Amino acid sequence: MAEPVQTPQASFPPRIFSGIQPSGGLTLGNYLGALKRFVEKQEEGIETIYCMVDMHAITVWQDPEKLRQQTREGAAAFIAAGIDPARSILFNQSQVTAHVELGWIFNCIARMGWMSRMTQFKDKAGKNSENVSLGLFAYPSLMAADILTYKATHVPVGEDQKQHLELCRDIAIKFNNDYGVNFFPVVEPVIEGAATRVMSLRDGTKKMSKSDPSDQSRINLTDDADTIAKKIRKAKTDPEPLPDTLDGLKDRPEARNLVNIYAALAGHTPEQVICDYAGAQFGTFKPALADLAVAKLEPITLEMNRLMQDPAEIDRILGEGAARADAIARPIVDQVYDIIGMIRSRR
Ligand code: AQP
Repeated sequence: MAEPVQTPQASFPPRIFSGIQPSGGLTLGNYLGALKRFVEKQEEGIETIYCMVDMHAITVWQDPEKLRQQTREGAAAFIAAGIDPARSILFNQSQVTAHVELGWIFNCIARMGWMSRMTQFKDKAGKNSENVSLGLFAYPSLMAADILTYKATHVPVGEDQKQHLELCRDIAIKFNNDYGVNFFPVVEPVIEGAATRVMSLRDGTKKMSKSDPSDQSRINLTDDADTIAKKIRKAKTDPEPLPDTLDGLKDRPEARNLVNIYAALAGHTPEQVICDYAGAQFGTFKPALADLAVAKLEPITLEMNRLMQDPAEIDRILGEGAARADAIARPIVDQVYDIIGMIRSRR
């Protein structure tokens, strides 16, 4: 094995990559934890590459027709939320084969012990770990490939992805050390904002998730104004009014969740929200939150619906994005093949 080398970060130009699985309709959690941040990063003028990670989605069985629909709907959500396909690269993962090629190589770099510690796998597999797909176990190594096939340096994600990004760092460091190169950057997670972990509306200790069996647990980006208002009105809370400090929400996960959602949607801090609503009952706070959520989400939903009228145009955008993504990824993966000793003689 080669001598360990340091990976000086300054040698990698800033580049953002992130993705969302089309494993269902996107939720308010995906919007606040990821999509809204993706748009902000685009506006900062850094190179941004965003992806519907359809190869990740199939780690759990997906109906093929629904998968296609969900991939288009996800792409429509990106654009409706403010991603400009001319300024950001927007595509679906399976159209750029570099991801799975590097994913396999990273399966040979990542250690079983590292993968076995991934809490998302344990949560998703639950007591059924003998029966879930091998792909679900290998998911974080493909995620590392998604990021590193672009040598991305920064990855905006929700809090739930932090451990996977730590694994991505470990894979990059081990690859560099094993081959004595300074090839991959050690990525920085970008986990920012008031709602990095949006919780279920039915259980404040559980993440809001698109695959939760209860539709009442989440707000979907396709929900209409009435549905959003109804779900917020019915969200689980406690009988106490809102306190006058954030500390007062310490043991009140459902209340804390609604305050965080309000803050993230309004662009305020949770402290500001508590200041404005100190002493308010949920009978007052929930309608205010519902109005705010509708005001912020309705324009996105309407635009998504409009874009979904023309699926061929969405496919065209994804295809064009994939060609641009491939132009970055292919030379990087080709260099990886050279580094690891593969013969590349095909013309
Ligand atoms: N509840 C959440 N709060 C904040 N951020 C969230 N994200 C997901 N849920 C929340 C962020 O959205 C991005 C895309 O996530 P994903 O869809 O690829 O996978 P996930 O994290 O497993 O999301 P779901 O909704 O729970 O999907 P399923 O149910 O299919 O597993 C990530 O940046 C994630 O952090």
